[in-house]
Amino acid sequence: MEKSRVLVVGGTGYLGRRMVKASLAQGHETCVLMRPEIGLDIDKLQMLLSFKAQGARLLEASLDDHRGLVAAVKQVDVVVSAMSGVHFRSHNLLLQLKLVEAIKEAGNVKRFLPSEFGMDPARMGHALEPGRVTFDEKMEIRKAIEEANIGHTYISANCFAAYFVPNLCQMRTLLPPKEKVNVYGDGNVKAIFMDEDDIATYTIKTIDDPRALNKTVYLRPLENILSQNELIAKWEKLSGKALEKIPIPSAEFLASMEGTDLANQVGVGHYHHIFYEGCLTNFAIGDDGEEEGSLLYPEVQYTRMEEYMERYA
Ligand code: NDP
Ligand code: GEC
Repeated sequence: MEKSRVLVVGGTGYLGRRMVKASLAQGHETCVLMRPEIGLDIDKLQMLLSFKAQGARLLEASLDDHRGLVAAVKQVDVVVSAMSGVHFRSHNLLLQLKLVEAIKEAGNVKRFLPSEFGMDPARMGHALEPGRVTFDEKMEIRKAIEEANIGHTYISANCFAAYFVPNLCQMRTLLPPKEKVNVYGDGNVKAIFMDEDDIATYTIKTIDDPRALNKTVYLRPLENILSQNELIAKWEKLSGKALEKIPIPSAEFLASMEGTDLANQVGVGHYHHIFYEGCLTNFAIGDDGEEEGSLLYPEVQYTRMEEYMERYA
């Protein structure tokens, strides 16, 4: 079978740059959207040029330029979006409606992967304010995709390791705690942690796979299903130093939202769903025809979290 031609939108972003790399590595003809809005962002431009040097084609269009966008998507079979959805970055998920419009008009795109890559928004109908906006927006994009009858795959990638693992799930820092660590409740609720490069590898694997068409694919590899306590123990072993554990009751953690900025309020809500409620692991995969990435692609040697943490030691 011919390998699909891919367009990555949001290609210079944190996850998007990994999508470009994985698409090239898996032998796809790879295009990256180059937005004229980059202006004087010299780092973004240099990254785009490095993609070109690695074999990608740069397609220039603004998300506000419908005709340009249609022309771009006409050149590919699959569109992968990794638009920003994190509130302390540039959060712009609804701009994907423009992309859906262009894909609809072009009519040639076989598969669209919208920017999801976290908790499954379809399971977050009960999510707390104000963090629920992320899930509501992702559901709005899904609705537009499905109404336009566009082939799709939704990737639920659980926790990006860099945001959750080295900091042992502490908020407002990305570095390992030195002395003390806040533990959510009893610390035994299971979450799922993923190396970001692996997220991209699995994602690109799905794009030509009929088993993933019009489905949600969860990334839930067995050895990366871990509680916060298990993660802490791995780091203590690696660093050779025991940390003081400070249990935080659910209500106290939720109250920590009060009076803080929006990005932190969103984060507290997400962390509460993950670490108190267990929203990443409190359901079985497959009851509604969903798939699991490490079962679909057992050949992928996914990164275990002790190995991921080594670079921080
Ligand atoms: P980034 O914040 O790195 O942004 C990605 C890209 O979005 C940018 O590079 C840019 O594309 C594009 N973008 C941002 N603002 C605009 C704008 N105004 N107009 C057009 N394009 C814009 O994204 P992430 O990689 O952090 O997030 C990707 C996805 O992953 C999101 O859906 C997010 O919710 C999810 N996520 C999940 C996490 C988890 O733990 N599960 C953690 C973090 C994110 P360009 O390259 O064209 O400039
Ligand atoms: C696990 O699923 C998701 C996670 C998701 O579907 C969407 C967004 C996220 C999170 O990744 C990084 C952000 C965002 C929510 O909480 C994270 C965060 C980390 C927010 C505030 C912080 O202080 C923080 O510190 C590391």
